[in-house]
Amino acid sequence: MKIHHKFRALLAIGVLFIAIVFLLFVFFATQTALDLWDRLQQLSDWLFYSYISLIAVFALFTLWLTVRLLMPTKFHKSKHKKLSEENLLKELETAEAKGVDTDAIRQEIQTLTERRDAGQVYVSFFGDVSTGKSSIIKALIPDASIETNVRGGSTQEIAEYTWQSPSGDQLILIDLPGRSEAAGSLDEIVHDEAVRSQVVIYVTDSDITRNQYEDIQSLLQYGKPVIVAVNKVDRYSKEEREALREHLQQKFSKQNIRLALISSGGEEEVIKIYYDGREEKVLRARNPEIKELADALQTEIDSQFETLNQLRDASVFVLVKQKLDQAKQAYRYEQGQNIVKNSTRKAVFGAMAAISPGTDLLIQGVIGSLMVKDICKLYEVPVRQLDIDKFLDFSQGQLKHSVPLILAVAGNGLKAFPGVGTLAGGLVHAVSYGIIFNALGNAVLKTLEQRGSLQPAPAALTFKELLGENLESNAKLFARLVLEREVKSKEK
Ligand SMILES: Nc1nc2c(ncn2[C@@H]2O[C@H](COP(=O)(O)OP(=O)(O)OP(=O)(O)O)[C@@H](O)[C@H]2O)c(=O)[nH]1
Ligand SMILES: [Mg+2]
Repeated sequence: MKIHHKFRALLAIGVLFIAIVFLLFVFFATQTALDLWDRLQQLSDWLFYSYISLIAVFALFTLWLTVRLLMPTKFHKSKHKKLSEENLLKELETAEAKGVDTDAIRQEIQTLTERRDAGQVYVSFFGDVSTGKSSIIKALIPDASIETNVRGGSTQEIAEYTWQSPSGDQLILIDLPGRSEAAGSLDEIVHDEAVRSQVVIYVTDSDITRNQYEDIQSLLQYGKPVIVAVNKVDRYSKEEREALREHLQQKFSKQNIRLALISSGGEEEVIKIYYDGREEKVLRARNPEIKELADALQTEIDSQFETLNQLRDASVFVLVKQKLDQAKQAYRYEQGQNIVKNSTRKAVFGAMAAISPGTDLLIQGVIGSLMVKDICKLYEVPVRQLDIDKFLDFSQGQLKHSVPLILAVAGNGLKAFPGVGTLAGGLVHAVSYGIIFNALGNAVLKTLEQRGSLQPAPAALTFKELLGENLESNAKLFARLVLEREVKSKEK
């Protein structure tokens, strides 16, 4: 209670103090301003106006700078950097010369060339399962035979249909499998197909969900035209349709999206009444209302016919670049694993050849150093000997407390093989070095992959983490290697 009272008193003093300081500041500021004004009045006209203009320019500049800093960055039509075809092809050739597997990328470029030569506009239908993508295509091209299915998941493969639009444009309509149906790898295939086309029609059969909104955003990032087709609006009243339209227009007000509310038909159940009063439930095709979509598509094509191909090409280049980066990464990882494997074998066999293994496990500097250098060279990361030494040193420090455990696990790994008999210390050490070098190499790989440079301390921590992972299975792996080598050397 007392403290509470004291605190209030202190607070009151604080408030008084701040009030006095503030009043003093106001007095001084007013005085200075008035003084300054008096003096300015005495200046000649041109000096007076020059001074005022200078202050005004400075104030406006500060205001402009503040607003610019606070304003959100402008919406960019395409998030991806423009890639030149020439540079991309050069990068591809360099990767191929190294041995990177680029078959999928070459295929992508081949498809692009074919589509360019054919000169047709590719329109892909993207969206969740059973939203009516196939039904829309069927409504546009009544002669095309498309399976539509009430249970959803009816389109399992990508199908293409040629459609001549009312104004004579040759379009290829691509029917894609539904989004959530297309699990895992197919999802990627569907996404890529949407990227390859010039116009994407995003089909939904209700208000846009969060996932769908994100899907649309990721498609927009490629900078290509997206039409959102809200299908099955026959289920809504006229008022509901208009409310939905307004709501979606607002949702996408900042984006360049065309909206079409349609009904692609599908089938409806009706009750047929016969003359004799008999009733029967029958399925009847619903009359499609898709003019709004056909018009939106036509407007999109007419308004930017020239740029459609450029936009498509640019987004395919982004796709190619992404695939190339992935292929390079996979290649590097594989090569990195080979380096680790070879260095580990060297360390294991080196330990087997040593006559007295001692009781400690010392990271063999020469092999370790060479391994790190080779991995860094593969990742094109410059590295100093000093950093390599530090990394090996720190790793040795991390290893200290784990030595008894590693030796024990290595011993158990060897004993798992029948007929091993009494274990020579050298063999246990050799298996231990297998475990250690494997973790060491993988720590360097992981660090370069994640950080892009070899930082000794974090890399050594990663080493410690990896050392504890899969200890037993690694022990068995290297025990097998050691025993096979042992058998071979006895046979000689
Ligand atoms: N009420 C109503 N139902 C429709 C409409 N259009 C399609 N359907 C029904 O929706 C269901 C799915 O239609 P599909 O065309 O197979 O849908 P999809 O998007 O191609 O489906 P997946 O290929 O499996 O992703 C079918 O039962 C259609 O009859 C429509 O305008 N209104
Ligand atoms: Mg379908």
